[in-house]
Amino acid sequence: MEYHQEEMDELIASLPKEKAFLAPSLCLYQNFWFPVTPQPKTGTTWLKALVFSIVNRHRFNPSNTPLLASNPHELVPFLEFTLYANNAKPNLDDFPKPRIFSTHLPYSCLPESMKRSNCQVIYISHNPLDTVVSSWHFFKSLVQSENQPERSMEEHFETFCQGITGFGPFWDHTVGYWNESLEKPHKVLFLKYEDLKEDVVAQVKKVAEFVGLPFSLGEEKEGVAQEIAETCSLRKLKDLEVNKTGKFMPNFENRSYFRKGEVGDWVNYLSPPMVACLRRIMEEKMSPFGLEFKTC
Ligand code: PAP
Repeated sequence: MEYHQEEMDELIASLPKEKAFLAPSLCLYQNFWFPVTPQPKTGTTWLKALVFSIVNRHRFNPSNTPLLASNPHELVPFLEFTLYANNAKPNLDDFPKPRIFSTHLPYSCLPESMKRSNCQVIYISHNPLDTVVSSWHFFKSLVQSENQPERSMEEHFETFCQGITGFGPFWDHTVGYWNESLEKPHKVLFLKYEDLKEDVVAQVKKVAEFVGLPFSLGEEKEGVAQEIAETCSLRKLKDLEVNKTGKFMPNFENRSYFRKGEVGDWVNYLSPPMVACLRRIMEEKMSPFGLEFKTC
């Protein structure tokens, strides 16, 4: 389909808007709030590092992996923030096969071609209590680097609970992919950050199976999955020069993508009424679909 900039501008101008943490604003489109920054904070950076390493394990090993010199977001580019942001027709042939791209778009907003093609989707979810804390820290580091006023956790929490957050409502986004993964398990693999924290090697093997590249007996013996898990660990990635000082997009310090990485960190930031409020939302919006999260 051909898009004309004027029509796009008109469409965007007509959409309902809410002031976002970082200007200019969020736009409501097809019932989701679209932001200007990558934001779900569910473990995308980790997933990118793992999938890149799994798929390219015959080309790279821990001593020559491009992860040593590039942030995972550079190796697995975002469709909306990088690839198509300034180019309506990027040349996908520039990317070696198998091609790995990422998106924060809700499932319902993915192009039909993606849904109908053989392209596979790996989704990572995260319990909302830790997600709201993680996104608050992320924005704090962004506003600090832009010299903008900070927003309190209370303010951030309130808009999160209203569903007004990048690609939110958070629960609709998550349930959208969850339902697809149940209906089409060969198309959509649904992962939970908490499960990766519990046993990352098991999840690495699951991803390899899903993409049709299971670990061979030889690889099992050599501990390749363990090696990948170690290369992509928070400790390792956080310590690399590129992730301490680099920027993957203007104003996006790579280091803001690597913080604590702990399940249950919310106990240090959310008051009991906040926790009760978010648990109520989880029960109303996620539990009816069989979607539950470990929160500690
Ligand atoms: P994004 O949606 O903006 O891309 P995303 O990578 O999804 O961010 O989330 C960042 C979270 O993943 C951070 O969690 P925290 O704020 O609770 O600490 C970050 O620390 C964590 N993270 C990043 N890399 C890793 C990793 N290799 N292992 C475990 N957690 C990680």
